[in-house]
Amino acid sequence: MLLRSQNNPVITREMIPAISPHLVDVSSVFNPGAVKIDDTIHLLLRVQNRGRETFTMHSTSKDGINFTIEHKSALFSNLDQCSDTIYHIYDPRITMLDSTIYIIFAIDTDKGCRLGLFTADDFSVLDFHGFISDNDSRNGVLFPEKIRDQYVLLERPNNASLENGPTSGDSIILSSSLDLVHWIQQKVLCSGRPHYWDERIGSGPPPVKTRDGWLHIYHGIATHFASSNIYQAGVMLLDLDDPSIVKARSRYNILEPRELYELTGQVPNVVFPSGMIVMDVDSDGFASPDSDVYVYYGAADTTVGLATTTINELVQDCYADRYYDHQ
Ligand code: BMA
Repeated sequence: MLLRSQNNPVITREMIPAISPHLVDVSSVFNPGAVKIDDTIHLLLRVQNRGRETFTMHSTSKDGINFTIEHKSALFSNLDQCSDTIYHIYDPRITMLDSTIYIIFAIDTDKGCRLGLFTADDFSVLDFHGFISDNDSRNGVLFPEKIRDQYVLLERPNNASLENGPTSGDSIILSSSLDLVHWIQQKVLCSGRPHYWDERIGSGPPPVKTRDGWLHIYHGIATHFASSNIYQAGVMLLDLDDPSIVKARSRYNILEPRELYELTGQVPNVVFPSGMIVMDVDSDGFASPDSDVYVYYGAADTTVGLATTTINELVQDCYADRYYDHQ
């Protein structure tokens, strides 16, 4: 289970610096992408103003709790190569691969939501390299290394709607690519479990390499409650050599909306994990079993929460009750 920080919510709308004219008295900040470079944790924040327009802001921290937010929003370059009208660019997932910072954003266009691949040098300018999904899709995460000489991606096609809610989906798909631009969908990695906590699902932060397999935090949505869809977090373990194989998957959620800032807000009853920082990684690139893990999540689409755990605990959560069903 994840343990909430006593400083939660660690980032709120009041902390967003006023930048005239668009970012004054903003409405919300949530669903951050996260990466640790040397001893600094970087978050890319999804910020909405009172026009419900979306901005991306960069913030940094040494301790993972106290963040300094830059007095500017990130710029997107090369978007003019896209002929569709773009409405929102949001929910960044950050992967460091071969010393390059890759970011996959969801992009709402007049043709639906698509995944866009970006790179960043210092997070002030995010360079667009093209869409990497054809269809309506969200929650794209890139693995931090090539596997069998191929880049690997998880994505969640939006093929199912939530009642009174946005488009969603009930399967995570694994795709591969030789060049990061052209992707081939290989397999349904896993699907929602009707009637239980994760009826609809989508990837959270990018997978993390451990000696037990690729550790992957995801979100699950319980849709069978009359008043609201409940967004929770869970975890699964994928085979190291063939990540299309789910070795284990948590029977229970590891975080669910309980605190007031998760239960009420722009969208009530939401914890939405989007960033994961592993504090200790060994010289072969594996997360150390006893390493602290910091998970950043959007709370009620309104603030940013932090919850902590260790690699060992997450692996155990995958095997809780030895329940396992990867279809
Ligand atoms: C999902 C996405 C997220 C959002 C979540 C809860 O479908 O739109 O950006 O945080 O719903 O509202």
